[in-house]
Order: sequence, then structure tokens, then C-alpha cells
Amino acid sequence: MRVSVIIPTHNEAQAIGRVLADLPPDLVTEVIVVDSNSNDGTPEIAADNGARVVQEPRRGYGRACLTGLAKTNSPDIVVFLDGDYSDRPSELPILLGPIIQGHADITLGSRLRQQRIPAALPWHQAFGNRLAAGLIRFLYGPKISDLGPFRAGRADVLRALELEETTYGWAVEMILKGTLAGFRVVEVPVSYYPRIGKSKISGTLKGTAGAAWFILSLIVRYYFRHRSAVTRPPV
Ligand SMILES: Nc1nc2c(ncn2[C@@H]2O[C@H](COP(=O)(O)OP(=O)(O)OP(=O)(O)O)[C@@H](O)[C@H]2O)c(=O)[nH]1
Ligand SMILES: [Mg+2]
Repeated sequence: MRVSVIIPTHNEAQAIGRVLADLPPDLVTEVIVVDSNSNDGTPEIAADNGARVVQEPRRGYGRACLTGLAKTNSPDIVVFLDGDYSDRPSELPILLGPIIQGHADITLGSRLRQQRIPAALPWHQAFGNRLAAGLIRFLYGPKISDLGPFRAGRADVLRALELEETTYGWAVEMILKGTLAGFRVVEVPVSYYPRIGKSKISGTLKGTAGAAWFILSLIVRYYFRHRSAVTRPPV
């Protein structure tokens, strides 16, 4: 199995070395760090630690993931992972397992299914994620509890979904389109720790509120656009 790991970064010099060092080398074929305008040495540290660095000057988390996906070298599985050392790259087997065993097409690491340090995910982030996951469960069916960034998918499936969300929508588009297309989206528990370095997206209440509004409205809009395709299993 060829496994490509994509890591979006913007000024993660303090963390990126640890993230790369913790990836299990025997499971990973290539690591692509997609960097947006870091001025703290992140790309250099990433390259020194064995990653291929791709520059993406256009900002946006989803944009970085899409650019990384386009640059992968014919993988079987693609993994997305943040560069702030909140997720534990050593837990990669938890995400790969169900796909390799043929039980899942996409796996999502849930940060809310097990005990964690409270500061890792402040209450507003935990609440926003539970709310969005609950709405997806209710409208679309997959049994998910979180919209975590640490996730994996079969490369052919991700390509077939024609993902296009360049900002917050990235967190849900893969789940909604994957489920509607009949792919198996399976959640697995992962651990989560306070990030190293400064928050870029949802660390503040304002950031979380903006992300939550965008994501919740996308889930509802998408449902009304595609509801004929929703085949929810009976409760
Ligand atoms: N390439 C790229 N990476 C980004 C961009 N914005 C954020 N990132 C990276 O995406 C990952 C997630 O961003 P975070 O700031 O950790 O967002 P978050 O996890 O919602 O918020 P925290 O609670 O602060 O961790 C990190 O590795 C960031 O460096 C961007 O515009 N471009
Ligand atoms: Mg983070």
C-alpha cells in the first residue's frame, strides 16, 4: 500500500519537526508539507526532516489540502494531518487499519470519543464539533461525533468526490459527498493535545463561531440540494 501524508502549515516551526519525526516510517510512502507563506522557517525544517515541501501562497486550509492531494504520487491511501502536533502521528495505524482491512473508504479521527486534556479542545470547539457532527448524523446518517482534521481516505475515492471547498468547508465536504455517494465513512477514536505554537484557525471564540456558522449552513444547504440522494439507514 502506498500511503501519502499531507500536512498543511502556516508558521509551525516549533511543531513541524516533531510531527514529522513521529510518523511511522514503515507505513508512509511520502510526506507532503503544503506551506502558505511561513516566515519562521517551517518549510526548511520540513525539508530537513524528509518532507517534500509544496508552496501554496493562497491561504485556506482546504486549499492547502487540495493542493497537496493534486501533488501526490499515485498513492493508494491519502492521510491529512495538522502540523501543530495536536494529533499524534504515531496513531496513523488507527486510521489506516479499517481501510487496509476493507471495512472503510474514509476514516475520520474523532477527538471526542476518549479522555483528553481539556485545554486541547476548548468547550466552544468541542461544542461546535459535536453540534455539526450531530446534524450530519441526523440528516445524512453516518455515525460520527467530531469533524477532526486527522483523517484518511482511499485515493480513488477522494479523487471521485471532486472536492473543492478551500476553507472551513473542507471539514465536512468529504463526509457529506462520501456518504451521499455510498462510500463507507468510519470514525475511529484518536487522542488530541494542546497545539504547540499559535492558533491559526479556530483557537478563539470568534474563529470557532465563524467556522461553525459556515459549516452548519453548508451541511443544511448541501442537504436540500442533494436530499434525493440521502438514504439514511432506519433508526
Ligand atoms: N498551508 C496552509 N496551512 C494552514 C493555513 N491555515 C492553517 N494552516 C495549518 O493548518 C493546520 C490547522 O490549523 P490550526 O491553527 O491548528 O487550526 P485549529 O486546529 O482549528 O486551531 P487550534 O486550536 O489553534 O489548533 C495547522 O498545521 C496550520 O499551520 C493556510 O491558510 N494554509
Ligand atoms: Mg490545530
